[in-house]
Amino acid sequence: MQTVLVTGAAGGIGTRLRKLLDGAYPNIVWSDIRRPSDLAGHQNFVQADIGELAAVEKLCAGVDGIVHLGGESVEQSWERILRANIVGCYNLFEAARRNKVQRVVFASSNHAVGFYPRQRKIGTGEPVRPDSRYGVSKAFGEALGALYAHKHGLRVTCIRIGNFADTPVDERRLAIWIGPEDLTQLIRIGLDHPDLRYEIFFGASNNARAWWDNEAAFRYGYRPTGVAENFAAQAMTAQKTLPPDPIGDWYQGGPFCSDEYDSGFDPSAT
Ligand code: 15L
Repeated sequence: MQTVLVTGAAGGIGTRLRKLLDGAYPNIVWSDIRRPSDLAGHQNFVQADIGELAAVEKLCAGVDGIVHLGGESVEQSWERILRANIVGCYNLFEAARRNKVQRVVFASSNHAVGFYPRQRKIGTGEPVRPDSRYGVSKAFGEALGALYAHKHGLRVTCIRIGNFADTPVDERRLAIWIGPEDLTQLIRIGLDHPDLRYEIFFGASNNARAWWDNEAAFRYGYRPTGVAENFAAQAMTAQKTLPPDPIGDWYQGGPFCSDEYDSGFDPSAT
C-alpha cells in the first residue's frame, strides 16, 4: 500500500485514526464532507461529498487502498441514509473499481445484526438482522463489497464495529466494545493481509461477555489487546443510571432496536 484514502476523517473514528494510522503508509489522503478542525499540518486533506460520484472518482485516482468510514454513523431519516450510506457507498465502490483500487476496508456496524437476542452467540455467517435504516445501509455495504470482491477482484474487508471508545461505558458495551488500537489492528489486516479476498470481521476487543464469534478475524492474525472486563465495575455502575428498556435490553442492538419498535411479537420468542 503506497497511497491510502480514509473517508470520514472528521468523524469520531477518523479523528482517532489520524493519529493512530499516521506514518503507517507512505501517503495517506484524509477526506470528509467537512474539514477537521484539528488537522495536523503535514496531513493531506481533500474535501469531498461521497454523494457525488464524480467527486469520489477524482478522490480515488492513484489510490491503492481505501478505509471507508464516511457516511451517517447512527440512525437517521431515510433521505439522509439513502444519500450518504446507500448512494455514497455505491459511489465509493464504483469509483474504486474505475480507478483499479486494490482494497477497501468498509466500516460496517453491529447494527447490521442488532436484532439477534443477546443470549445467542453469532458468527459472521449468520443472515443479517438489521435493527434500523442505518443497520440496513451497513448490510447493503457488506453485500456491495461482496459483489465488487467476487465480480471485480477488489479485496474487501467489512468490520462490524461494536462500540468504538477508550473504555466500555455500560453493560451492553462490555460485550461489544472495541478500543482504538484494536480497530487500527483490524483495519491494517484489511489493508495488508496477502490472503484476504472478502471477509466480515466483528470489530470487538477481548470481551469476555461478547455475543460474537470472531473466528474469522483471529484466522487472519487479529490479537486484540483491550480487555473489557478491566472496566466492568465502572460500566455496571453507569448501567444502573440508565432507564429500563425491555426491548433494547433483550437484543444486541440495544436502543437501535427499541427505537420506533411497534412489533406485536414477544421478543423472548426470537
Ligand atoms: C454504531 O454503529 C454507532 O456508529 C455508534 O455511534 C454507537 O451507537 C454504536 O454503534 C453502538 O452500538 O454502541
